[in-house]
Amino acid sequence: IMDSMRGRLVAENTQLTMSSIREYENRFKNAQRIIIVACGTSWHAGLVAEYMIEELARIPVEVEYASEFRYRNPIITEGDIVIAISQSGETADTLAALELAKSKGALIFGVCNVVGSSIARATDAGAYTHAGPEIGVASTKAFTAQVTVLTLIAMMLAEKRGTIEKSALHQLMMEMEQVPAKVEKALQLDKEIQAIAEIFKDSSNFIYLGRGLNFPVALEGALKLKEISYIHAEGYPAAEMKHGPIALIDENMPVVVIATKDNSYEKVVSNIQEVRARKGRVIAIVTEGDTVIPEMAEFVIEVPETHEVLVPLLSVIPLQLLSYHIAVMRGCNVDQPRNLAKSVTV
Ligand code: F1P
Repeated sequence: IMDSMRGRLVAENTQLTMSSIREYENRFKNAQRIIIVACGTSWHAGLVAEYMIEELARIPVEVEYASEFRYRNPIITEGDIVIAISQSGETADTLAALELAKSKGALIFGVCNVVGSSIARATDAGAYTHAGPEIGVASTKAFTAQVTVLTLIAMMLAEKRGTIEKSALHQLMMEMEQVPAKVEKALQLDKEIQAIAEIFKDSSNFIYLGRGLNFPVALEGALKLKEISYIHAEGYPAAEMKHGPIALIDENMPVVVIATKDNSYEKVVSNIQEVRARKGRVIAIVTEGDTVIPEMAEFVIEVPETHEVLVPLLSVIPLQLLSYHIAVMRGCNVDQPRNLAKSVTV
């Protein structure tokens, strides 16, 4: 699993994603709506994509659990583009969801890791993530690669639709090239995170909070902990805390807050204060050099600074490492967690 955490940006992805989209350029450019279908970690990558595509390209996006979408009677039109995301390319629910959408005339675009997989073959077009095989069952580097490809898609759509300035696009592209080095740096947090894992390994519950693009990252952090260490964990948008989960917070509750510098930073700072006021134990993921949050959080993990849109690629890494170390300390088999299958084909 350590190896599978070394998610990288694959340079050739840029080329492949672009040429695949170019084939359907007009459909993408004029899309009235994009529907994303996926399960598990792939669904979280889809949620990141929703925020990015709406922000950069101003196309309405819906993100659906494939396992729900396939069994209801969703409204799908010929003008829709459906993006199916799957690491294995074999998830039965995602395959059924895309086939349903295809039967209604939507254009189906796949974001898969496994070349020639069932989902990849059922799509009209697509981009492979080329993350290499996931050694463990739980997706880690696949998430990084999916988010990378989806970021490229969002950027390409924004460029085609003229919703982004050329200079802003260029800046984003340049910053993307710095991400692999920053990912390597984030992976060096390993020892620090191991020490935090030691403190919390016997906790029965965790809460993960994040806003904006870090909200799906909070969900993914909670899912990783559930999957490999069997600890109950809930991910929430930080602003939702006051609508229920706040009742759970006491001196025994670890609360992981993703609090990197972005336009919701101030609000996240006040969410941390709310948790501290109830004696919750805050583990904060912050941007390198932050001086405010270290004053209020019990534990602070610094990730390198990057463009706001690219933050999930870095902020997810400490959460994956935390789950990994807690699972190992609890004697769990991190590569083959109980009850989980690499691809859920039924
Ligand atoms: C979806 C998924 C994974 C999860 C587990 C079960 O798989 O939910 O995210 O880690 O392996 O399946 P996929 O469609 O991305 O292959």
